[in-house]
Amino acid sequence: MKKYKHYVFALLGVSLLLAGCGNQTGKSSSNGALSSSAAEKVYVAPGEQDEYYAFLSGGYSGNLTVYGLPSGRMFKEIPVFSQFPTSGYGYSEETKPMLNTSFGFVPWDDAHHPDISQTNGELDGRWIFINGNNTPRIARISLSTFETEEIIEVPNSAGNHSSSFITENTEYVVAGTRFSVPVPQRDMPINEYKGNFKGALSFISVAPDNGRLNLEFQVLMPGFNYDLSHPGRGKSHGWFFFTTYNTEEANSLMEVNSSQNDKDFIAAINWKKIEEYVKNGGGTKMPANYAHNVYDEHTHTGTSTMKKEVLTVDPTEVPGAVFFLPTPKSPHGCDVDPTGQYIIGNGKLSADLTVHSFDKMIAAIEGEKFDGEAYGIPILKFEDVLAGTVKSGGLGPLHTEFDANGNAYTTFFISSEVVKWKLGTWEVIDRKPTFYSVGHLMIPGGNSRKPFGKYVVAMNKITKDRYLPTGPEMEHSAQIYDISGEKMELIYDFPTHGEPHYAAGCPAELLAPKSKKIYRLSENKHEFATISPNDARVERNGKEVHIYMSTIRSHFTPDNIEGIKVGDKVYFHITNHEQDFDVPHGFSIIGQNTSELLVMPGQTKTSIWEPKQVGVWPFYCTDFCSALHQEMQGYVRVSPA
Ligand code: CUK
Ligand code: CUA
Repeated sequence: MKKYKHYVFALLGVSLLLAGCGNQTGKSSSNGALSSSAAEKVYVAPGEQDEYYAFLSGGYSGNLTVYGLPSGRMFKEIPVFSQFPTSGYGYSEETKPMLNTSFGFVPWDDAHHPDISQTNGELDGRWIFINGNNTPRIARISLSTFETEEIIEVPNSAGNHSSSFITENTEYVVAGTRFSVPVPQRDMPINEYKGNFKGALSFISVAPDNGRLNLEFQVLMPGFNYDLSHPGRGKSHGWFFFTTYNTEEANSLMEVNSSQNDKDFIAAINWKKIEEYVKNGGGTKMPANYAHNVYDEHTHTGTSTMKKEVLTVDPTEVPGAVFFLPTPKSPHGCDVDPTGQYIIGNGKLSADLTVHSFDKMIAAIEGEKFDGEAYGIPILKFEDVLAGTVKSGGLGPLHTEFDANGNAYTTFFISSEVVKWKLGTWEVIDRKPTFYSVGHLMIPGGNSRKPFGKYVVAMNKITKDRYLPTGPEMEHSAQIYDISGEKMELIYDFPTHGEPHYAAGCPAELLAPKSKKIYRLSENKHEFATISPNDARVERNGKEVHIYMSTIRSHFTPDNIEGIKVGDKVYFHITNHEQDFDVPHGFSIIGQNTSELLVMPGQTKTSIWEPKQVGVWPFYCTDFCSALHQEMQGYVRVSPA
């Protein structure tokens, strides 16, 4: 009953009917019921637009979803690693190559961490990157077209949980390996893991003009599990930090095996030094198979290339490049504050947060004050690099984000809360519950030198009673907190799609003005485009039939197609001749076992149909495009073979 009342209250609050009631004063009850001022804060009136974009990873959906802040409205799902019938991504001939890997066609992944490109440590809004955790990949998505433009597979790795964090001028996007594996892969006993498996950390450069990715080198680290990572920024630009666990190198991670060590490490990698070493001819080329898939905006077509080689670096051969910082209790999150001074390693089995100091780390390295080594990599002394400890009072710290005023916000999975604390004094300022069991949190720009600290979004692992029940499975829940004041205020709940692990956000004005509206037909370089309706035609080449088709409200040209036989392979190459914003046409034909196509103005997309039965079969437009949408149809006559 109580829950139902709150539901009604939230609805009324959003419609502002309660604004004058004055019956709530911003106090939260135990389940986070809100004040009417909270309703005003998230209310974006019809026709108005949000202040921020938020890009939430889709986890096992393999995609990236786009939301508005503070409204929590979902604007778009961008297909990245998964086939997506809504647009035909991964089904059309143009987009299938994007999902190619060295394991063949892998039409899904587990997408974890998006990160927006930066210039001088500030968000520049050119691209957003996201990793695939399962078949290790990194994708680059254009923030002008909101389409996936590139996917690179990461060889010698298994489970890329460290990505997709980028250096402050988008020089590199890095990948790690959650599972160490034999490098190169080979048949060997699992219990010979220790000392034999390797952890590859990959540095993938991003071309400044067009964003093209290139795997420059891999650092072959000891066989630990490599978890989250973060670039240095400001004073620590040039370094990259990775949390590790299972430094015991157990091959079975039942708790007894992998949590024996009181401290695991944060691995500090001086990538500038390794870059220099590689430029001077250092490193060893190794055979490796990995796919590199690129989508061209002008040909509207993806191509997949198999790469055969990778440059590997043994960290012990580059003195001064790699160090270990002892960090308690299986650290997970690895976050660097906006100044680049503090490196926060959240030990997920601990209550306290460990904060390392970059300056102290450099001093210890220069003084060569080491506490032994692991596989030839120097271990720094814990006390020598420790900046401070946050006595949080929470349990299970995971991830930390920052505002522009020297405050940090850390999520606690076990105690289900966000804790705000002060950098430098380490004192806790505020704590608010989350509903429930929060993973990551996101402040727009919270991963850069210039955070926009107005809202934080908490992404929760467990939903339970937050929404009307939908059977055993509930969508994950996210919560928006207003963090503009001293105390955080929970202002909204919204359901997400898939499992959002992390998110990236930016001010609306960074992206909205340059968001592409149409593809120009005159610039369409697709090899099967039909630029003039007069070129629409059917061409047979043996058993392959190519149909060059154009669309405009509201007909297909050609719309009556004869001469097709059972056993033919029919390619529908459909060019949308519309040149108005937001007028796609769809295409589908009976018995099609791939998906429909959605063709945007000026674009060409191709679908294959292999007719199995003699007859006269209809096709139609799947996107309601005009008053005559229902008239947008045609027939294919299929004759015996
Ligand atoms: S995460 Cu990927 S297991 Cu803590 Cu970044 Cu959710
Ligand atoms: Cu075109 Cu409906």
